Amino acid sequence: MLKKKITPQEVAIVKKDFETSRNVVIVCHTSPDGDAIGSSLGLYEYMKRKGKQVTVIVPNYFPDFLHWMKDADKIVRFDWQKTASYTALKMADLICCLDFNDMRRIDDLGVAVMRMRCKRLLIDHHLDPNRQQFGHIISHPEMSSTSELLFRLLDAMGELNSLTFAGAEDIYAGMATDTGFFSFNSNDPDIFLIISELLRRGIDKDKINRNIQNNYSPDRLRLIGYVLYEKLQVFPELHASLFAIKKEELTQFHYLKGDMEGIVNMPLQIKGHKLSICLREDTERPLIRVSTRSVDDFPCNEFCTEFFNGGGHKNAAGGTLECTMEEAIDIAMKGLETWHDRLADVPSKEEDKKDAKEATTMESVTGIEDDKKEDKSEETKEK
Ligand SMILES: [Mn+2]
Repeated sequence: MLKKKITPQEVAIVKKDFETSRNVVIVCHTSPDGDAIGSSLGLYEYMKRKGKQVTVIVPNYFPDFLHWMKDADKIVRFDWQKTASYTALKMADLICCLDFNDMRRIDDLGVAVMRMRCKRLLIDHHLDPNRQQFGHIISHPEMSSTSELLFRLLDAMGELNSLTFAGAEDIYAGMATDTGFFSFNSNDPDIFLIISELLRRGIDKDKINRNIQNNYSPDRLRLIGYVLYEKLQVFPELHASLFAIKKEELTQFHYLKGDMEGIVNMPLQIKGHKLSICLREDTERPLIRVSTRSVDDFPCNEFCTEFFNGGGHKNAAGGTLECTMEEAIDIAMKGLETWHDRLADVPSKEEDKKDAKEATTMESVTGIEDDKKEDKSEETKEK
């Protein structure tokens, strides 16, 4: 039913890793999002069903709006629960690494994972996995989420009958959050075949959407109002915008982690907007966190690599800067200036010349008047 994207070799690798392990640890990236938690708990559900001893360890805090998932309360936090973390890690004969491509993405937990002598299996959809760090790699950057990849793996292994109701909820939550509830990066018709399969297992997608989206404090709504009214700088010519928010401002709104989630997407609601940049002062460490979102072909990941020591996906990427907010704003402005031509629809010099040449040829050969030419181009556009 689904397009074949998982190779028989990949199925063989994963089957063998799963079958030969009894004690399994699942880890995902720092500041886990819906896909990290969804895919981790989805795999946890499956492993449990297969009779494994399994523990999910996350590097740090994950947002409140993901706590409704079954067994979210059993997740071990590495930053708080060192003893429980090390007990599970030392027992593990397999560590499954989900939704990240490099141990640096999981901070100190990565150091601990690298010290263990057991197998490390990566299941992920980010570009360029670090091949030195994982024994086996199942990497599919073309997929919308790690949760989608997990579903496809279970399908390819002929194991969908072991997908529980809770597992189906987890996978749906991961797919939904990594695609902004199917508003970007989700044109693959298979995605909707998968959802239909999950719905057949009884999940209530409307309720899951509500659990994730409508789970904030009044302060968060006021914070959104403040950001949009007071902080958002729009550069109409560049189809881009920038907002920067400091620690003191966040405190004013009794900031809880997760409260800034998704605000960076909002400026993309402006007609023709291509790029949104958010600079946020970290509340714990002296650094500026950068998030960017874009539409169509503008590569946020390249932009973030060039200016913000980061990377990510084409339309959603981030990074960090170790400097003051004022310096961070300067860097962002420099980025906008450098990418001016890509953002501002300025035709390149060659295109200019080509257009000029074509126009002269048209006029000299056909003698079409200007208004007629316009009519013609409109017609072509329609088609
Ligand atoms: Mn993901």
